[in-house]
This record gives sequence, structure tokens and C-alpha cells, in this order.
Amino acid sequence: MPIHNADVATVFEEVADLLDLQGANPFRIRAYRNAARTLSQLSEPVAEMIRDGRDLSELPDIGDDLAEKIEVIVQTGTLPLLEELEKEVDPAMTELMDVPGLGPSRVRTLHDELGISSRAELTKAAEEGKVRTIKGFGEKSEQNILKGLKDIGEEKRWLLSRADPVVHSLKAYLEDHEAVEKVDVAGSYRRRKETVGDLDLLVLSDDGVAVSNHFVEYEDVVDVASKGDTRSTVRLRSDIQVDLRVVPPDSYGAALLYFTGSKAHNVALRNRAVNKGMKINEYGVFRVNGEEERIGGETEEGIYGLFDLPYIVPELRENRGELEAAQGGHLPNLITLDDLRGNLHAHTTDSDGQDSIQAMAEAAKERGLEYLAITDHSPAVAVAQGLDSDELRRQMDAIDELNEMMVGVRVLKSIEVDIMKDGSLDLPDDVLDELDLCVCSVHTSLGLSEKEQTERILRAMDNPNFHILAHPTGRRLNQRGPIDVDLDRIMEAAVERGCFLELNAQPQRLDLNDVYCKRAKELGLKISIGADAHARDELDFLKYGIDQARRGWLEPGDVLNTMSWNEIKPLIDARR
Ligand code: DGT
Ligand code: CA
Ligand code: CA
Ligand code: ZN
Repeated sequence: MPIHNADVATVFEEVADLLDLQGANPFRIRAYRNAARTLSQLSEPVAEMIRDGRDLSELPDIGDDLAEKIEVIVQTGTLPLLEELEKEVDPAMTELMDVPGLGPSRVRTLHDELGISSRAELTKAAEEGKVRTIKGFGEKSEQNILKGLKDIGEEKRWLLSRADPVVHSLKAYLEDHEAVEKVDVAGSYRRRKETVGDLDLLVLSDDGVAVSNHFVEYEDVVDVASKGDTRSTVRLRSDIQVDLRVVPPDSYGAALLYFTGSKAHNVALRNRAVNKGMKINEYGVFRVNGEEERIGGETEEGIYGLFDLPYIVPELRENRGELEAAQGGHLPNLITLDDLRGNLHAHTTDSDGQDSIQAMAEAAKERGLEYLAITDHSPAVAVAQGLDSDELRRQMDAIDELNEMMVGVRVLKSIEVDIMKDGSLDLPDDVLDELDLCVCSVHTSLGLSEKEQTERILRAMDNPNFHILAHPTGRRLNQRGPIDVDLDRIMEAAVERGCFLELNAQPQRLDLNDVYCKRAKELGLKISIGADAHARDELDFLKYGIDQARRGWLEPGDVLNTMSWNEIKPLIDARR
């Protein structure tokens, strides 16, 4: 993966946060923050500047030392200083920094004044009204902290996209060992849940001792919580906890089913077993009339078969009707990545993206997509240098030219136009009329009441140029909760008007969530799975959108961008 300026800036921000948490010299902290800002505002990729042998210390706020550090980050993706700081600082303290409204210095104050060093302790202190007694924290900020804790949860969870690379390396390491026949990652990871609390690994082997020894020697293990012949638990450098179980062949399917969960699915299955005079646990399936007799456990398929059920994929195992659907023979035929024919949400250097229109189009083509809508921001998103009417028209001309030149992929003229507080769209209708389609979204006035927010969006939807509502709830996982909005009303209105809702595939958004995807399907509302790519490689976010769509029971026919552009166009034009 190429290192972007934003990645380097993030490393510097993290260094600054951790230094701040430690109470380091304010000048040193500010130097990292300033450098991060320089990098995020820089139009040229630093990776290219380094390749061209340019002197980075000529950039504002970058001295020789920071220039050298940038090179290290570009080469290795990380910085030894950051890794050192991560080891020094208690992980529970860094988890406090993720609470909305809390920065490093406020976290330090809470720690020094009240001895708070975990989210659970913070919740307790805020509920007891202790936070408001500290200088600089009033009753209002105490309430905000409680709301923030509710939004992000008390326990730290990892984005699926952050768990993925951790899993891939660890799995490859384990599979390398001669005693290991097979490795599966069970738990929420296998169910492709948007965030995971920990990783649950299953290893098929008849030599538990050798596997456990090999496991705890993995280079990223920083702490071994327990180690046994069949079960061990470690913490990795990324702070993720991994549970490993070594299982013999005859019970492998039972263990995989059990540890994949969800717990609710397991419980429902166990109740079915009881009704059939059977027993199911992590070791197998048993008949229980008088004496226990083992009747299954080698494979998941075999176990579902004992219940007269077809195989149920992990993404559906949430006890949201999948057992009933399996029994009735109407499990959904879930969408896969190959079903997507285009992407209707992408940014370019014309606003806050990192690649040109052409580079984005080529990347789409490489991924087998037939069309790509360019949806840069509108003027209201000033930080993203949103496009005004003239700039948008120039972009449309550029797209026309590009389409004449390129074969195999069609670039669509579009925009991610802001929905203003009063429900109007951020660009005049005459320019929106000229586009192939419009993607509309809320980026401001996120704090409106449910009634105001819902009416704002419904009013925007009355505009015939409103086609897709992007990231409908605005949530950011581990950062902020959804806006207050009546999504059921919005979805019903979208069906009536012939609009669509997006499942934004950015791993920290995944908005709509699984439950609302299922609801949309039930209402007959088609969903656009949009990458919201701000760089070429971010088109790969689509796979996280697919994971979430599958958890939401979506089939190819429920998803707008499984259709060709020729099929979509009449639906768009019908609105105008
Ligand atoms: P997470 O880690 O919070 O993202 O969620 P999971 O689903 O990975 O949960 P975890 O790691 O606590 O446990 C892994 C699986 O083990 C879980 O999905 C189902 C199974 N399991 C754990 N505890 C129980 C239990 O008390 N009863 C049953 N039936 N299954 C359990
Ligand atoms: Ca887990
Ligand atoms: Ca676990
Ligand atoms: Zn966007």
C-alpha cells in the first residue's frame, strides 16, 4: 500500500497525542502537530518528493529531524518513536482519547484529578457527578462525555479493516507450522461485523503443545495472558487480544460453529437441539435418549444437516430470522463483490481526493467496474475545497474528454452535493440538471432534533435532482454516533419518490448499518454500495460494503450498482 500524505500526518498526530498524554514539552508536541498540518495541506505527495530527491526540510514547519522521520514513515509505514510511545502509554488511557470531546490534555486532567484510567471508570465518575467538579469541566461537558461514551461503547473495538491485516499475517504465520492443518478465524471477525472486540482463532491440529508454543512466539505478541495445551490468549502489538483454541478433527465443525457465534444464534440452535432430543456444544452434537451418543461435529454443514437445515453463512448468524428462513428454504442469495458493476461515490484532486479523475477511472477499470461516478464535494464543504458551478462545469468538460479517450469504463458526471440546514441543495438546479446523477449528503448541523433533521432531509428529497442519500446517519465508528433522524420515514419517502440510499463502504462509516440494510430490502428500497474513495486504492473499500450488505441480507437485486448504467439511467431520469 502506498503511503499518502494523510498517513504520515496521522502518524505525527498520534505521536503528538501520546506525548501530550504524557505531559511532554508543549513545544515538542506543537512541532508534530504543525508538521501534520503541513502534510495534510500539501498538494504534492511526499512519497514522490522523496523519490525525486527533493529536500523536505524546505517545507513549512519541517526541520531536518522531521524530514528524516517522514522518510522513515514513507518507507516503513510507521515510526519507531510512535511504537515506543505506544508501549509506554497505558492502552486504556489511549482508549479514553477516543471519547468524543476528550483530547489528550483533558484525559490527563481526568487521570490526575480523579485517577480515571479506563472508559468504565470514566462512566462511573460522570454518572456520580464527579467530572463536573473538575476545573474546566462543567455539567454540560459531563453530559457530553456520557453521550460520547454511549456512542462509542465502553469497550474498545477494532474496525474490521484494522483487524484484517493483523489476521492475515498471524494466519500465515500459524499456517506455516507443520503441526497446523488448518486455521480459521471465528467470532465476530468471521461474521464480518463492522467492529471486533477480539479475535477467536481455531487451529485444526493433534499437537496442541507445539501449536501453543509456536503461537506465543509470534513476533507481534506483547503479552501472554494464558497458555495451555488447547487454549491460549495473547495481546498483540496492535493491542488486539487473540484467543486461540486447538481442536482435533472430530469436533472441529462443532468448535467452529460455536466460536463463530453469534451467541444469539448458538442459543437458538441449542433450543432447537433440545426439542429434537439432541445436545449441541463446542465438542459436537449428541443424541440424548438415556445414553449420550455422538452423532456429529466434524463439519458445520454436517451439523446444520442434523437440524434439517442448509448451511447458513456466518454473516447471517445473528438470530435475525436466518434459522426460520433456512428452515423454510428461503435463505437469501447474498450479494458478492463480483456482482458490483460500478461505483457511484468517488472523490478526486478537484476536491479532497488524492488522485486524478483518470487515475480513479483506471483503478475502477482494473477492478472490473463498468462505471464510476465522480462525486466531489460542493462549496459548503470548504475544507475539502468543494466545487462551485463553474468548477463543476469545467470538471464535466474534462470528463467528456476522458470518456472519448478511455474504453472499458464510463466516467459519470456527478457531485456529492451538501444538503443545507434548510433542506436546499448546495448548488443551483441548472448545473445539477446537467449531471448524470446527484449524490446528496449531510455534513453540517448534525445536532438538529430528530424532527428537524428528518424534515430537512425529506425537503431535500423533494428536489428532482436528489438521487442518492449518502452516508444516511453520518455515524463514524469509534468516533461519533448517528444523527437523530427517523430513518424509517426517510426510507419510505425514498421509495415513494424513486430515490436511493447509500451503504457507504468506508470502513469507519459502513452507513447504513446491517439492520437498516435489511429494513431497506423489506421496503423494496434499492441500496447503492458506494466506496466514497478518496484515493485509487480506496475503491477496495467496496469489499467492506459487501460484508455489511451481506449481514443485511442484501441480494444482487437489492443493490443499485449491480445494474448496468443503461439500466440505472432511466431510474434517475424518471425523477427529473
Ligand atoms: P466480539 O469479540 O465482541 O466482537 O464478539 P464475538 O461474537 O466474537 O464474541 P466472543 O469473542 O466473546 O466469543 C466468540 C464466540 O463464542 C461468540 O460469538 C459465541 C461464542 N460464545 C462465547 N460465549 C458464549 C456463551 O456464553 N454462550 C454461547 N452459546 N456461545 C458463546
Ligand atoms: Ca471475538
Ligand atoms: Ca473471544
Ligand atoms: Zn464522499
